[in-house]
Amino acid sequence: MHENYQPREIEAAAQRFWDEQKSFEVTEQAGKPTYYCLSMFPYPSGKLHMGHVRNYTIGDVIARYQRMRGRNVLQPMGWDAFGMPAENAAMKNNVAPAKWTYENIEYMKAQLKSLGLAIDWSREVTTCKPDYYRWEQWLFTRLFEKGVIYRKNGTVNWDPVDQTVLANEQVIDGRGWRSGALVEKREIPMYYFRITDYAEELLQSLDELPGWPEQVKTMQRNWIGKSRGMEVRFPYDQASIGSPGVLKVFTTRPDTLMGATYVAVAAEHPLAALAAQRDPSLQAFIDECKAGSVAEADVATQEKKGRATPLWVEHPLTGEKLPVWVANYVLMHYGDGAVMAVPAHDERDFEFASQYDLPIKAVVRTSAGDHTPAPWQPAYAEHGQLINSGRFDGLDFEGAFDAIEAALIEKGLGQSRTQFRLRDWGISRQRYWGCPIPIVHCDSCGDVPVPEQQLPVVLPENIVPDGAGSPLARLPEFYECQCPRCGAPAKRETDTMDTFVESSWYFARYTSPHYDQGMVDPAAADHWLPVNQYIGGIEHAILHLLYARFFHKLMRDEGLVSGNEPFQNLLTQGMVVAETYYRLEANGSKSWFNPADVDLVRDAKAKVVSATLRSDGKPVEIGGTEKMSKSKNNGVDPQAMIDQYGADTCRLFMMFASPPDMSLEWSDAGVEGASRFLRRVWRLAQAHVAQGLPGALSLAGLGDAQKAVRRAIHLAIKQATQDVGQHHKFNTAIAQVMTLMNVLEKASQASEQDRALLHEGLEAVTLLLAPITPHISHQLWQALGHGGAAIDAAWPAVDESALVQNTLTLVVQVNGKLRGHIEMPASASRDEIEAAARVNENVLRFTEGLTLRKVIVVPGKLVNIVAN
Ligand code: ANZ
Ligand code: ZN
Repeated sequence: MHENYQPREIEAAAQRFWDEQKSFEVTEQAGKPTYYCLSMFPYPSGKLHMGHVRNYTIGDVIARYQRMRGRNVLQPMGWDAFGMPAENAAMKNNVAPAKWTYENIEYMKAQLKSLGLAIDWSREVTTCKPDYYRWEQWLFTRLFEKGVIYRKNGTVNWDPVDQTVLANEQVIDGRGWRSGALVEKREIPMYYFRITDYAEELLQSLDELPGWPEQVKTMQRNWIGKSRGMEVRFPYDQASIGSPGVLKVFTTRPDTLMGATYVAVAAEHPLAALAAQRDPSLQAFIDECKAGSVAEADVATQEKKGRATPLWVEHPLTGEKLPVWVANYVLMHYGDGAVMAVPAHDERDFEFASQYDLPIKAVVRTSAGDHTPAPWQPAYAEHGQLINSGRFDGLDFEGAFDAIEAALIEKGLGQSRTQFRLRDWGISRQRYWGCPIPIVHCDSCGDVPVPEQQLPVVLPENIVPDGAGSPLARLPEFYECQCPRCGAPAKRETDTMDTFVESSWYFARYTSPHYDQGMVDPAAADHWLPVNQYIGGIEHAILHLLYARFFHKLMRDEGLVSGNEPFQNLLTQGMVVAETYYRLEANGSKSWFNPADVDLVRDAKAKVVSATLRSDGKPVEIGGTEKMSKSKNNGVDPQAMIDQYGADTCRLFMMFASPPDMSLEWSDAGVEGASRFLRRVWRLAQAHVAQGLPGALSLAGLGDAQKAVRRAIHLAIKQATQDVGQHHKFNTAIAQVMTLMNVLEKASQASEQDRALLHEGLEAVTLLLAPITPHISHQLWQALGHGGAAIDAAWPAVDESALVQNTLTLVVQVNGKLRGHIEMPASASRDEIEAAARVNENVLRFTEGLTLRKVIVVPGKLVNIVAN
């Protein structure tokens, strides 16, 4: 064993050993309990960032711990390899996205390996390779034939600069997230997954997931957005509209029906078009509305605007005439594209009515009273007893819901209805670097799915896109084909799939990554799934997790996987944050400086008072801690840290600095501290081993001091086991090991028994640290005389008998205030404890001149002396 801790050599040796032994390659083993530990796979953007390192370290610690607990652990890794950044990089550097992507993968894979992750690399999955996406295409064709995928025109956010459809979350303040161009609405044909058919199940089976954070489940529930309400039909006022008919609306507040003072329709609604036929200014308003973003967040925050129409409808219960307005806050693709407006109890309607002087009629008694004066108060939306509602007066929400439903049913003008916010999932992208949609358009046969024998539809890999629309649409070699059904010349679909599709089933493919008879080998999938622990960022709380859950159900319904849910437990890691530094430029903008280029000025108490830029020595402003990002230039390159300190230090720092679900603040001092601790462990072990390995420990003859050391060892094991196993609290588990190290360093090493005890302690330290710092543990385990490798060692077991205390420390209080401690034999009686407390010097001091009234003894804990 080398005298000094040399991470570079140690880590290379351990990694070589694991590689040669294929330590992490797993197969299905009957009878051995499995554990599938999965971290969200990375997009191969170029190099690892600190968020990746944290994510994969957390996953690795869990995987290694479970392995030590005797589980057959599957921990795979792969690449979410399609996506826009590759195209953007391609345009910038004039290289094909494929080349850029594969090079990044190679580099990042080496980085991941240098972290010493216990990954079964034989299962590596790369989503841009045909052997992966062919099965995605296969499933697509199956679902298309079943009607689970369909084609229709969709209104989409169109980015006129990037020439592409944007998802709602890619629209920021009405502009494309990448181009910054004002987004337009467009109607284009797209393919949709009928995820709405699964809305109820996606909602219900969240209840089967006790191992998920409540917060994530709530986000999913809100996204699915089930609401129970009423469909209400307003008969047309024929004189104004010119034809018979009804205007359908959906409301969650049928109790407010008697307070409806107007109705509003979306710009795309047929009634709006009808009214606009004779009114060019209304048509202009409609066009303006249509141009905006379809993102709901934008709709909710934008200024409310509307136009009156000459059209009227009749109130379904009173027959009163209500005006029809066109309003920009009504969404065409939600409910029925129209609302009954109740300005007294709905904030948007209130705002709108106030602006356009429409009547406001309170019909619910809320805690704000019987009126709704401006400005709007949230209390107006409360449920309460009905007022001004004729025969419904006095009813509460539930009573009114039922009575109004009965009244509507009697007239044939409405009934209760449940609806979802969730929309079908449009997956067509006018992009090159994605999985081709396996459909052929034939003039006579229509949309024909590519037959299984002709799959995969291979994406040509040598193209450099130029940013003007989809390159595939300009590539006859790609799109010219024959109809698989009639053989006539036909055109291949040139859109590719949303990259969320690839990441929706990779977890299943890992169970049989080389299977070429189907999407997954059902036996292997059955063996490994569900994933026992999934780890990733909270930014994937909604879409990725919802789509993956959906795909699991689709695959279940194809007989490919069993069970209802793919991820049993979910851990959402916190962000990695770091200090930011900037200077204000003359034009008011900020230039940001990387923490690595900044020197800190501290006061006598080591508190940071200011900062200077190293290159010019002049001051920079301290901007506060923020998530590491390019925009704030506060990212710390993990590679530099690994190169300087080694992977174990990096892993230890990350796990010690905060619990995995909390944000982690980057700190050079913290990294230094982690490195120092590992050197201490090494030094103690090295000094111990250098004197030769001691003989066996004999428990019978231990003295009190030795028993205390042994107790510290087993207490550390016990608490670390709880911290790691039950709560993923690696930080406190590490703290236990640190406490143990303090004891071991101070313990006597005079006798052979002392040394045997230290040996037991070092073994515990080595194994408790093994999931976190596997390389140093690998080395120490050998040095401590073990033939087998640490990777095959079991998690240490607690010897409960070592925890039995011969003496206990009791707290002594006088009048409830802590005044001292007394050591008592564990077997001491109440009387003995009381007697000892009475003569304690602090007790004597604090009770001087007072009369003792009462002594309260809580055995094993405290003595309280009441005196006055
Ligand atoms: C009358 C009313 C009175 C409403 C009141 C609310 C409060 P959730 O829960 O999200 O389903 N709404 C219906 N369709 C709409 C559309 N296409 N665009 C914009 N808003 C629409 O919300 C349903 C409520 O959202 C409905 O209930 C309707 O307003 C509105 F005191 O109807 B309510
Ligand atoms: Zn045909």
